[in-house]
Amino acid sequence: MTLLKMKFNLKRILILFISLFVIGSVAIETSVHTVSGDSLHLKDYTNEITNLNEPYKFIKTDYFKPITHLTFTNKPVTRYYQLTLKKVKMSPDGFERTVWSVNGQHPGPLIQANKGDRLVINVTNHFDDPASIHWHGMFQHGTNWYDGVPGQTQCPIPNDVSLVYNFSTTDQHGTYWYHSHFFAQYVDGLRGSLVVHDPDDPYLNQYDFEYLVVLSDWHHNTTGVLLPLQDAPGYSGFRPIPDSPLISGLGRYNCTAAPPGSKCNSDQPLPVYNVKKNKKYRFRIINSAADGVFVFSIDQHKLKVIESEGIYLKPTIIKKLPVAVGQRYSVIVDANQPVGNYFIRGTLDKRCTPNNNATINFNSAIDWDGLGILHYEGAKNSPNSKEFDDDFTPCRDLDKKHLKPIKPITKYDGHVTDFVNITITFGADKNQRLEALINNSSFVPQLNDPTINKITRDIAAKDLPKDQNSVILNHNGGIAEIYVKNDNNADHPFHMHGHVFAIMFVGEKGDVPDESKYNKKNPVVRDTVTIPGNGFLVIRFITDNPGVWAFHCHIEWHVEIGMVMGIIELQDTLKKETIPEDVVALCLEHDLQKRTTRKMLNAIVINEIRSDD
Ligand SMILES: [Cu+2]
Repeated sequence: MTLLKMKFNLKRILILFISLFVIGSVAIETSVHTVSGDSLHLKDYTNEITNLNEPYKFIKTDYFKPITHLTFTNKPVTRYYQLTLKKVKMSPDGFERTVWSVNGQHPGPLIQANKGDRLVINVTNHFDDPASIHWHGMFQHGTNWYDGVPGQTQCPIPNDVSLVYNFSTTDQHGTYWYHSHFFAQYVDGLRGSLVVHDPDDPYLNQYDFEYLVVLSDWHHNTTGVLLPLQDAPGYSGFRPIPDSPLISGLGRYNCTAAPPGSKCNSDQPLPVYNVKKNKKYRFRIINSAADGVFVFSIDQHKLKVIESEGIYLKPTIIKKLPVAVGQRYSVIVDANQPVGNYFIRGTLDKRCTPNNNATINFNSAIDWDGLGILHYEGAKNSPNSKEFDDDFTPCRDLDKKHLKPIKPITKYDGHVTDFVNITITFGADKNQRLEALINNSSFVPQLNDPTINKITRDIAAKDLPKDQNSVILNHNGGIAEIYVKNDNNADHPFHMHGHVFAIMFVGEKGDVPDESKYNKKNPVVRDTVTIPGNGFLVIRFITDNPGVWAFHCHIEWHVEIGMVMGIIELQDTLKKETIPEDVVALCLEHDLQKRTTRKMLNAIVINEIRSDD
């Protein structure tokens, strides 16, 4: 379908929709949304698009050059970006395959803003599949419909259609990322970095340059091939084993293990980060993998941890940094060693990846030790540096002693208004297909009619379908507490949209939460946390952000079998909001309601084969 025709159809269907549901005023930009109290913190931040004619900037990012800082402005500004989604052939680890690229690269380009700036991002989908982008860690105060989650906050963007995401960074700052939230599409490449700079950053003067490190696991098969294998009746394996770890999109593979006829090159150069002797470098580290704990380290260089997921930390020194899927850290590295080349290690921790003979790609030729080089200017030797010993507990988050906020965050120590109890298990559906269960219910996204649409049509949260795994929170400014019992062996890195949360308690098997042990005075605050296998987690967060917010395991293979909840927060405020018409129109255009989720998956597989032919 041509773009023009698509536009025409959108318009026609939109008129139909207006007559059906009575939509409010027509406006491309989002206005400020009034919420009782001052919970949105929008004061002093930009809420208007200043110049609608501003061209969207199509950029590419060289991940091996330091970030060029944005100039801090007196007043917040609006920054325009173009992200074009297109499948391209690439060889990240030497093995050529189709990659779901952003602006022709993987990982996608860096989106940058300063604190308070507005981001206006035009996403143009030329994947031949539907798509979406979630801005991982951004609160989306007042713009829930730009959170990018098909089935919860929007319908997916059809092929050859653009959607403008438009949100303020309000008072957020730090290291974030973006990725598709449509099926497992991010695992095939749709992921990139997002950084919000802060003029008030207490560490701003403690480093000279800044680097980004985007870590990911990589599969030679697309998820269109892998997911149906995991979905087969009676599947008794674990999550698919990857083929290589990637450091900012680069890895290595032993091509003798590649299938005959594939294009593969074993002599991939290692990724190189250049440094100058006696300069200091901030490394922003993002685990954007489908699965798996990464351990980041640089031989002979210790790491000063200063940020986790937008929270400034009391600085502590570590040798190795474990990063679970979805988590981010900033560390400062002092290039104070003799001029030379040193290994950077982005190791996928094999100890945290279960395997058996039934597991997809169980006999992978993967080299778990992802390598890069820290290259001092003038260094000639080839690296032969020695790896540090472990100084962390494997398969667990970095110890809380390294995660103390720079000032204790005390607002979570108060009257809890809502208690939520959840139990995570695995089971099988009636066709013996593996399911993840939260309180005995496996989540299924309603791609054609997302929850936010239902709420704004005045459907009460309590009347949502059971498989939406809804958590209903109605106390404006209240404190919600979620108590999780993990009734299975696997560790699950859980991520919450629209919020950070305070970690009251993390318990191993048998270590039942006890309120007297809760960390109320100086809790770790972040947006992604690992729940130990057969263990426990208790978190608290402030219910001040009207919206439908996913709370889910970030292991993509678990998401796809239903390990997702929907937090329905302040529905009375949310239902009065007007979803922008271009967001609503996505639902009408694609008409996904005629297909079930599983069939939808098949459609993607077919599509993929067609485009690869
Ligand atoms: Cu999980």
